[in-house]
Amino acid sequence: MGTKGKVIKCKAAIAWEAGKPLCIEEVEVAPPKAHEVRIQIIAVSICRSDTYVINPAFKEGLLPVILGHEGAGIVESVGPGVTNFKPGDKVIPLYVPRCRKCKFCQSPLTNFCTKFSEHKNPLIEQELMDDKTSRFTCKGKSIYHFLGVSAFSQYTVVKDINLAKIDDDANLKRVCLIGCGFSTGYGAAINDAKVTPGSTCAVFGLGGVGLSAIIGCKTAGASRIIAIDINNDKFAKAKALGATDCLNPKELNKPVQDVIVEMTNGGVDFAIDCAGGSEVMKATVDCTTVGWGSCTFVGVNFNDKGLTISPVELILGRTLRGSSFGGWDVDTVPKLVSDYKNGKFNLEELVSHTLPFEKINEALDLLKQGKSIRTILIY
Ligand code: PAD
Ligand code: ZN
Repeated sequence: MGTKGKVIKCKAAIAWEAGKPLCIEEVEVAPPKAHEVRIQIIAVSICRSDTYVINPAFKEGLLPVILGHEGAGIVESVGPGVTNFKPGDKVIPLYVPRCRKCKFCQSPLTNFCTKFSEHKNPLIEQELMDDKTSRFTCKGKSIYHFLGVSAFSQYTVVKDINLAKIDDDANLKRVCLIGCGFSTGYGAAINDAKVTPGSTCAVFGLGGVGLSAIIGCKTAGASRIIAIDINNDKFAKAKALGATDCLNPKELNKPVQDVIVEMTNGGVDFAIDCAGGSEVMKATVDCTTVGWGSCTFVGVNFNDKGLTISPVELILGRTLRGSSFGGWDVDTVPKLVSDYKNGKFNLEELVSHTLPFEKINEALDLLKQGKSIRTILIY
């Protein structure tokens, strides 16, 4: 009875070619092998990082691929050796693995794991399972996994070290956002920047990630949160979530960092870049105060040369750090889900649209055009 041990045929969105819409296809999803889990994805949303891989300017993309790394679902079956999960468990697949053996997993200083470091470019990590094969086939072709998650398929197979078990009563149509966007921004503020009560903050880029960083700054007790975006339509949500000031660099007659320095009597305590690109990176550094200014980089602009920095900008006491998935991992994500249920933060403001999964290309367009924050796609 049931599907255990059998190939499942289901719908998935396949990226066959860069620069082309995703194609909704019937895919075959093989049963999970050792230490793998097959999941039915119930809801998924789209993060800016999904769009990079199918951008024709991104030369390293591995195609065809099933993208999606912000999903939540239910365990359908488990492979040999899986002890922590059983069919029916609610789960969030994470692109951040936790092997528990490497020097990073054994350190409290990072959520990084050596299982996430086979390639130089994180966007092509975990493209196959450990036996170097894929569990997805479509029209006789093997399809790459994406970041070990591939949530743009109704069923997906992930390693047990990439899976967080969450509360049975979790609302999957909301907590899918904990799979990337929310956790990334919120954690960048509270885990990585370690925003302090009464501090001043600047957040660049007000997408799902940046707005979540604002939630983090607010939760940490920041007294002033300056929100920066080149799209004025993002400001209403930023204010609703706790931003005290909103700036559009395109509407200023001097660099935004100069305006922030003037507004804050010498610069903010914490700045978080959730947009990416050398210009924003530079503004992130320059808008912080000398002495103790803390700069946290989250945004990625894959086609950009990044930041050039002189020691003078650092020796007066600024610190720079990067942040990946907000410092969370499979062990800490379940607590985030409980915190959401207990009203510690609200995910509602991040959901701008809800669409059936078949409308995934519409959802991608909304994100690219800056018209959405997060679109929840329901299978
Ligand atoms: P998004 O496209 O929804 O939001 C980006 C926002 O930045 C938009 O509102 C833009 O208008 C705004 N923006 C663009 N250029 C500028 C500029 N020059 N100045 C100010 N604002 C600007 O993306 P998102 O929220 O899904 O993701 C944000 C970034 O974070 C993106 O680069 C993504 O790849 C990265 C990311 N990083 C991690 C990580 O772990 N480090 C995880 C997830 C996403
Ligand atoms: Zn993401």
